[in-house]
Amino acid sequence: MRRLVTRRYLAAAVATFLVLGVAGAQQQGAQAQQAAATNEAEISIQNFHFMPETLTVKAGTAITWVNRDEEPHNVVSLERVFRSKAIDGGEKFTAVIDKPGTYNYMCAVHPHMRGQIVVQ
Ligand SMILES: [Cu+2]
Repeated sequence: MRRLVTRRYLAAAVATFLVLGVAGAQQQGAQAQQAAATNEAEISIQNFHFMPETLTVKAGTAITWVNRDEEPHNVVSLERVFRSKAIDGGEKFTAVIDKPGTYNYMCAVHPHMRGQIVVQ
């Protein structure tokens, strides 16, 4: 009996936390939208790393990878959602993902280079 009450209390606390957390995230999203009329995000390819390694965006955001290395890289979605040709140093590649989810990608030239995009 005592255990049940504790669990219920915990469930209520977690629910409250989740509701507050979601409301906070929505508010942040609204502010971000005011700052930039169009949804664009950039991933830098630098020193054989994707930066940021994990990027969270809203669905429909134009995501642009900019290669700041001298060497060519590419970006290949492991879920086969996008695939660039070789991106030379100073060049860019843009992809738009409309469906929410978590997308992993890599540089096929340097398979240790990994990145992740979370589309909300
Ligand atoms: Cu590479």
